[in-house]
Amino acid sequence: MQTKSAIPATYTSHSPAWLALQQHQKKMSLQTMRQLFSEDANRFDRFHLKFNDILLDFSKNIINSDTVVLLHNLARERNVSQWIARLFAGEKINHTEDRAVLHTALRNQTDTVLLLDGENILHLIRQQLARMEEISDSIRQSRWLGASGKPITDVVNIGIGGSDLGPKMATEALRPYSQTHLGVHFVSNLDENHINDTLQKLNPETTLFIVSSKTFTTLETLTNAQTARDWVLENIEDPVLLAKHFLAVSSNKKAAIEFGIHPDNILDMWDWVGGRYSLWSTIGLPIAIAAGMDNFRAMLRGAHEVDLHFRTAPLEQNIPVIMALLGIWYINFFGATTQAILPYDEHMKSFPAYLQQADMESNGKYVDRNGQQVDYATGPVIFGEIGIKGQHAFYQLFHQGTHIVPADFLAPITDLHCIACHHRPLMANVFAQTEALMKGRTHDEAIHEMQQQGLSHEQIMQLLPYRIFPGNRPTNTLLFQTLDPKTLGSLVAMYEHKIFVQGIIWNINSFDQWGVELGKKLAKEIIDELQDDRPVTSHDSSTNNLINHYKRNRPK
Ligand code: G6Q
Repeated sequence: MQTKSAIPATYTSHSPAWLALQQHQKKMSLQTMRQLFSEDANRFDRFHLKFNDILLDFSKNIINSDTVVLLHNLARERNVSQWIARLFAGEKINHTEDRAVLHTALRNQTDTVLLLDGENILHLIRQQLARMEEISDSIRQSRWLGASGKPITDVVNIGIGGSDLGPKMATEALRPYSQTHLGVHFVSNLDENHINDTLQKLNPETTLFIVSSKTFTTLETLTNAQTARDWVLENIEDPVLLAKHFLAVSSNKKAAIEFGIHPDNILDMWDWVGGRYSLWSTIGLPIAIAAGMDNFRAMLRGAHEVDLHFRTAPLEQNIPVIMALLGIWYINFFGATTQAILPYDEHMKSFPAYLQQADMESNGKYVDRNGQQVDYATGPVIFGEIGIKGQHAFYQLFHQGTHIVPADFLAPITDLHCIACHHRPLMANVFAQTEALMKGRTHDEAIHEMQQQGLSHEQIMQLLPYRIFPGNRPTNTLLFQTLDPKTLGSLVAMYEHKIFVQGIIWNINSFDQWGVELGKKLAKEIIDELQDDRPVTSHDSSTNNLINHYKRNRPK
């Protein structure tokens, strides 16, 4: 690999818009949000956007009107609008794999024709949606029978990464919309405990497996699928009846058939859909089974409406664009390296993990589209948790730590059961946290508070440094009416497009994943070395010794 100094710097960090932001940051870093709010009574009006029933409040950021103008100048300089058009037109913008990036086509609700290599892919998509409907309806209506003639009670999705995280996140999120008699489970880990723990609770006569793998070569998935197949075979006389218990979703039909999946039970997906963008495709089958096809289609509609907004809204009014630019502001001009995702809805418990993959696999890249090493930071470390739980765990660092952690708070206005005694205090926490992160607690306020608590002067002086909060910690708040399928689709699409815009500004390809491929390859090589007890010497001393320690100590 070339050394950093041998590689010419890419122009982005030396471009006029970038340099203007650098200058502007020097000024803004001397300001506090507290001041900005007190100087401008209309700050919220200036810095919020609405889309359907989703409200994005971005006023609690270290920005003023000039910041927004300069950030949009950067977006224009990087040709964001032109790239949006290229994305939707199906250009092969995933240049390292020579592929189009068309997850937006999967939710396209229009009657237009979208040609890719001479084929109308909207037609192919609709065909597969119809098959999803047929399959999910027959399972939900107890018409799909297992080998012994009993209706299916449980569905197990076997997949990993993009073939697991999206369907799992959305199935959980739409739990209130799901039919209760069906259990929908997800197995991804290669650790046998995952599949064993899952199967322990299930009856092979009434369990249906979906082997979900775009490539149908993924070790984790194939190993789990093999275990599931053996488990079912123990209970049926005729292997032909396996077809009653196995479906596959894959673009590699041949491998799925070789594995033993009946050709009629294989749903298609395509190489122009990235794994982490695939929940809108047949990979979403568990969502349709759990929540019903109407709800799945509503989710697609919600995403499609965001697609239209993203394509047509001016950059200044464009929610994914502004979310992306705010991220750029902190990562590239304030040195932030992380981004927290904090939903205040139990059903969104896998939303942070879902976005972690979507964002980090897309924008965790150090080489730009010209094949050159970037000289600026790219994608942040994404992490998160249900917000209220995070408050009792890691928010301390947000308030008083030495790192700047930009955070997104997400909360529904209406909970499904409208239990005021739970939802109101929950929402109070959302508002209190973002306010506290913005304002902090000053020296005088800390003294006043301790005086109110009746502390002596001596105690106050002793505790004072610990009771001051610097504030000025940036947050976005996304409020939405309720977490229904359409809103879920819209929220996910907003984040997808945010990731896309950031990738464009950083001039990286957000749609390949060579790091994932590396992991798949390396493990395969070592598996062979684990077949016998001979010591290995082919690696570095750490890896050799770890492997040899394992070999010496594993059960014979
Ligand atoms: C996603 C990645 C990766 C992928 C998994 C599973 O964008 O490519 O997470 O989804 O490695 O791959 P298969 O679906 O091919 O089994």
